[in-house]
Amino acid sequence: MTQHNTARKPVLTLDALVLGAGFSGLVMLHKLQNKLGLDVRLIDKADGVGGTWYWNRYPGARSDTESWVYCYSFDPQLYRDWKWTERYPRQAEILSYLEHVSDRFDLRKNMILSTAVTQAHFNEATNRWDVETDKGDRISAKFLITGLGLLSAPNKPPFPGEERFQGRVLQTANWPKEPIDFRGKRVGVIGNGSTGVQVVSELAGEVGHLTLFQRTPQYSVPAQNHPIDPAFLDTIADQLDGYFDRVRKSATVFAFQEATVGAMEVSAEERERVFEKAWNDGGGFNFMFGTFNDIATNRESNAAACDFIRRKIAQVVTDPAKREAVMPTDLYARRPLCDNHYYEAINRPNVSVVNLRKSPIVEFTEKGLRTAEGEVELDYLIFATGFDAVTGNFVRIDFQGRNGVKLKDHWANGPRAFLGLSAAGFPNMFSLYGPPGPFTNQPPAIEWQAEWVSEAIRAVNARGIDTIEATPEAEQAWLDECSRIEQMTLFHKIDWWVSGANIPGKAKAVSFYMGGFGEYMKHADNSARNDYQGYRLT
Ligand code: N01
Repeated sequence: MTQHNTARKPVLTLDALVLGAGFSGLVMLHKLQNKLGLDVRLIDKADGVGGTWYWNRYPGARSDTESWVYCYSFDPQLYRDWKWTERYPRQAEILSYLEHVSDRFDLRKNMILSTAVTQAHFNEATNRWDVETDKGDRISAKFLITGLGLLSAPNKPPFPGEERFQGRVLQTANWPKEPIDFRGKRVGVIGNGSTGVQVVSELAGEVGHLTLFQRTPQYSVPAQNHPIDPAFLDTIADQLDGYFDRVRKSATVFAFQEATVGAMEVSAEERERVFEKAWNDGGGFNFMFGTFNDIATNRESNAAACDFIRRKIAQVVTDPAKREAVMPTDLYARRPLCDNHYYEAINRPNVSVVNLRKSPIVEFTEKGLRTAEGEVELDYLIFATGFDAVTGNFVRIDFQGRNGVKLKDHWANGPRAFLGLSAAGFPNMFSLYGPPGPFTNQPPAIEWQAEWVSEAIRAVNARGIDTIEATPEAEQAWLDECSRIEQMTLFHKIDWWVSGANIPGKAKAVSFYMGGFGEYMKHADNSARNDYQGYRLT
């Protein structure tokens, strides 16, 4: 580390700066610190590590990806030592894991926590990033690697009159650390995405009364969560590289076998059998991608999946009014949800559902929330209203590339970056799981990208190169490819966070590469093998 004083304040001069202490930032820091031996720091605004899993401490928070692939694979002994306890790990267990990783690889010594980066400007005179924080830090780094998270800038719709509400307002994505006793309380939940469904399922049995304020009903299938046998994890540890290699070469980077047959290629009886098995096996991604290979691309196949799930919902939710309220009618083309007895929770007599399409929220009152139908009295109101996803954290920081161009302007019509990693005009900057990038289970994809980036940095440094920078042509070609593939799916036909449509006024965008991670790796490897084709090295 070099500290030198300027007239204003000391500048910390580094080889690399990593932003974010979630899955991305930690593995990136590990590779740069422990593998390349660089002088590197990681900054996060939280006072601890964990990223998403630091902030989202709400009741019921857990991953809906199997624990044995919701983790790193870069260190066989780490994989062998850490024993997940459940198929779908709870937030607290994932947070403990990331804390363990931080300690185990001695990462904390290079972390600057409780500190938010306010601006990062590329200095064309020095070919370095000049970074400033809300604590007055000034940092000069050759490389800037972001791990800002897809879903980390919370969205809180501004309903009028919040200041007069006498109860407590909570937001799932910024949940307090101290426990809250909801027993006997009147609790409102706005939102029924992955988050809202988890909150409702967890709290329904505890609260006095729960009111779900729901705008769009969702399709959800059972998680079928269960404890896991440590011996099962050992069998994966015994063949770790091969196992994760197979997982990464799949399209979605999950542990289940992806389907190879279309839903309309089989008889109605066989379709029913496959759906029923997936329902009993559990898992939303399994239901969407493990049953048939065209649920997300073929309207007829999608309609068959919708019909099956609707029939299941109708069997569980017995109250006709509630059944009608939670029954989805649109395409099954949002992120596939899975739950721990969500529809059973809806069925409970102490749970009611307000259909916001019929009865929109008007305002807060002193005692609760007024909709077009009347007032609902509440002690707590929980916002589970999602995120300014994908680009939210990028536009909140003042990133400035060559010629004074701001990233938020470069991305005004949606994110653009070669491989989702590198925006043209922003040299020596890489965004792990940045847009438009892979659309997968994240940790195994992230660590593969972190290895790719660390190898690029090693190569650049070894060759005495100053800058590595995506070309505008490569950036455009990549965006075109992402758009072409997305058009083949049903995902772009509905409004949700993936397209930016959940945020009023946000440009509808192509946020992901939906060609599968196996293909993604080929694109990235091909670039690296061909002297970083798509990049300009100077
Ligand atoms: O957010 P969402 P989320 N008035 O955007 C509603 C990951 N995740 O936090 O559908 C009224 O999906 C909105 O209504 P509508 C996962 O990738 C994973 O739940 O837009 N309602 C919707 O119901 C997931 O996809 C896990 O009509 C309003 C809800 O709020 C992603 O995070 C757990 C509203 C937002 O749903 C986001 O999920 C949690 C308004 N003005 C999250 N604005 C697991 O791994 C929004 N809503 C299990």
